[in-house]
Amino acid sequence: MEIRTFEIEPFTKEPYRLLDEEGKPLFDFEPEDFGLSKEFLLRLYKDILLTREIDRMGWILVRQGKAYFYISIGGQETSHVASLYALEKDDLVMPFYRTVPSLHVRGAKVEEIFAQIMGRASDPLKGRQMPGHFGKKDLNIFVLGSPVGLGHPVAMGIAMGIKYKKENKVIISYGGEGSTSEGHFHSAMNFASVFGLPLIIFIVNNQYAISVPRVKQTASETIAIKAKAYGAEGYYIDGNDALITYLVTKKCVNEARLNKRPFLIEAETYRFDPHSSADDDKKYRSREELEMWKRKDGLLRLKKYLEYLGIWNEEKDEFLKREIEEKLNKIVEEVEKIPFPEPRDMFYEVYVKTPWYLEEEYLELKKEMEG
Ligand SMILES: Cc1ncc(C[n+]2csc(CCOP(=O)(O)OP(=O)(O)O)c2C)c(N)n1
Repeated sequence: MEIRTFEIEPFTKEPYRLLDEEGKPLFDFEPEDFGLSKEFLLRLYKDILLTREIDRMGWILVRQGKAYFYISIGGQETSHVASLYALEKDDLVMPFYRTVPSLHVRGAKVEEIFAQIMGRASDPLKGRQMPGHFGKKDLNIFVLGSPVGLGHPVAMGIAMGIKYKKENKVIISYGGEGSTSEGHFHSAMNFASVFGLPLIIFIVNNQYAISVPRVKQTASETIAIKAKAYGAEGYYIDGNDALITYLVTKKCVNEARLNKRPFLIEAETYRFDPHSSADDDKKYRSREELEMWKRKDGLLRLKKYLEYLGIWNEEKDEFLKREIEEKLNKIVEEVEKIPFPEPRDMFYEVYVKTPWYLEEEYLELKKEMEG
């Protein structure tokens, strides 16, 4: 679909994109026409690459027995990274498990991300959550609850708080397309529209909810169209196109901030690896389909576009990859030296004031450990 100006329509049947699968512009434009500098695109690419390498390391750690479980972002990094770039510093993020390796974009240290994956004491959550459930208060990153879709109504409540306090912020809530089949999603969309709240629900449609393909998940034409029923706008975009992902999210973020109303974004993409380290995707999807999507990879597409712009080449790419690899190896080595959290950490800092029954449980455990 062509966009000559940045006037886009909600509820399209085809996803918006600016680059084709080869990373070539679909029509004659310069990134500057959309307010995108070349430096910005390079930064974006480097962060998507870093996210992919963090993800690769996540799988290695499971194979080495240094992490017991991993949920990946591989293949859909572009959607997460480019949309996170559309936020301002004070905006809030409700991530979901796949967002975690990309949260360095919001200021999470790569060391903290690995400490969370490996359950070390330096994990901001001190090992209290399973891998993929990262949060950090000072970075405005909330901690995800495990039930699918639960983040959406929680984010809606936070958006209500933003409006009540007349703050100039928005919250973005991430989820997979499977989360839109849960009641949580519908309550969040309904109340956010009725009360006019600055909420962006960003759906990363990677085609499957574990083994359930999107077509068995919902009969609606697109996920984005679901916003219509709630009086909100829904945009359908190619989530492997970093440019359109950033621009459309930015537009929604700006409007949500200004006019206090919610938006739904559906970013179409694909996950390359099994749902988690406990899944076997060969049982429910073909290798041909996987290969077809690998050719549409957002990282590769942006790389080719940067090459087309004459600001990147294979040599620079190889150098950067090696640099990242060395950096990540060092980080993992350091994180491995950090001890596991204390058993005490299971009971404290869960509530603002630790309830008596958790104190009692802890004292019981302590006695047992000492005895
Ligand atoms: C209410 C609920 N049902 C089932 C599960 C198990 N579960 C965890 S992730 C997942 C799939 C979610 O799919 P989707 O929202 O499309 O996100 P994706 O993992 O594909 O990125 C399921 C069914 C759960 N955590 N919560």
